Amino acid sequence: MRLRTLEENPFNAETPLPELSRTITSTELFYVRTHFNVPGLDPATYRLEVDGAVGAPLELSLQEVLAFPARRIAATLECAGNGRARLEPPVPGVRWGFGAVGTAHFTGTPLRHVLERAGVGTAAVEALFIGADRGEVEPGRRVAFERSLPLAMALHPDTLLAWEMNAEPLSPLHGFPLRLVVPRWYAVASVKWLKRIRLLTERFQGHYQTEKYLYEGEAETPDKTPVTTMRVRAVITTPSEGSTVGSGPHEIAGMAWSGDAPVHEVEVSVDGGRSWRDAELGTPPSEIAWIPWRILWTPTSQGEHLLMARASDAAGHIQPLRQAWNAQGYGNNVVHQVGVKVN
Ligand SMILES: Nc1nc2c(c(=O)[nH]1)N[C@H]1C(S)=C(S)[C@@H](COP(=O)(O)O)O[C@H]1N2
Ligand SMILES: [Mo]
Repeated sequence: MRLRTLEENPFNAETPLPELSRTITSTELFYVRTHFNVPGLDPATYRLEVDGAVGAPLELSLQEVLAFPARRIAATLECAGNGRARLEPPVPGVRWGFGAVGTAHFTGTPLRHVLERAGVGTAAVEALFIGADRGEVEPGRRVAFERSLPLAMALHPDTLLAWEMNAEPLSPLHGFPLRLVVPRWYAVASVKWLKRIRLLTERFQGHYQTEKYLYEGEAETPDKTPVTTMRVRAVITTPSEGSTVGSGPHEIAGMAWSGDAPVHEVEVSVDGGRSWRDAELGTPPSEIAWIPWRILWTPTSQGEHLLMARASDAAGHIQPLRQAWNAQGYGNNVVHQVGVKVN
């Protein structure tokens, strides 16, 4: 199978759900989200700049970055727009199904090491990450892709400056030569093609922070709440939507994750939500990655069946049965439904 292309230019493509049945997603099948054209960076002349509220600014070659202590983590990245195509009424933006998610091994150095080398100024409150890609967000207004993190998140030991994905140098689409990986947060925080890190003494007010990636008009969410952690969600990777199956037993299986706390339970319904049974949870590839789940199902009747999976996390969050609409279409973690026919 291949990625399902949603937009050619800039390139946006999602993973077909059956391909998410392995705990580690291959790089070729890992969804791609880009806002602008992919910048071609030359590793020989590449420099990472670290400046702003630091003791002494740094300019590091790729070799110098790779000399920092390395750590490998399996992390789940999910686009905040995952599930947007299911929103009613529809909203503008890339029409992601449920395949804008994946889990890869990332190798890099905890960002903290680099920030500590530069010296974190006492006045610093945020770290800003500037990508090498840029473009127009409205006529005449060109911006770089740039996002900030609160200083505590930037210094978190799991926040990685990554140069490898699945044991190979980052591919051009996934941020070569260097990207940020911020586990638990929607992947908009994981800035690719990272060129510059600037420590700020005030909160960043850029386009992708104050105009996009906000929950607007969502019931029970304060208006303009920034998009941060991934909401709890399960996807059904098998069987596929619209498939025809025999009398069984069949495995219903998938992945579940939450940015707020470990997944605590996945319940499955085979009768359109009237009754629920607990799925068996497997072994996640790490504490900051999704967890596989499965359940056996023996259909008791022929015809159409609506399968559903609903995850909840240890912080008490549970997926909604009805979508939480918001104007930019972020964080739609509505319960995944798969219709199958039994014959
Ligand atoms: N420089 C840069 N970084 C970026 C983006 C981008 O367009 N430019 N997109 C972000 C968004 S919204 C997502 S979901 C992830 C996607 O990462 P991936 O393409 O490796 O899956 O990258 C993030 N980092
Ligand atoms: Mo995203």
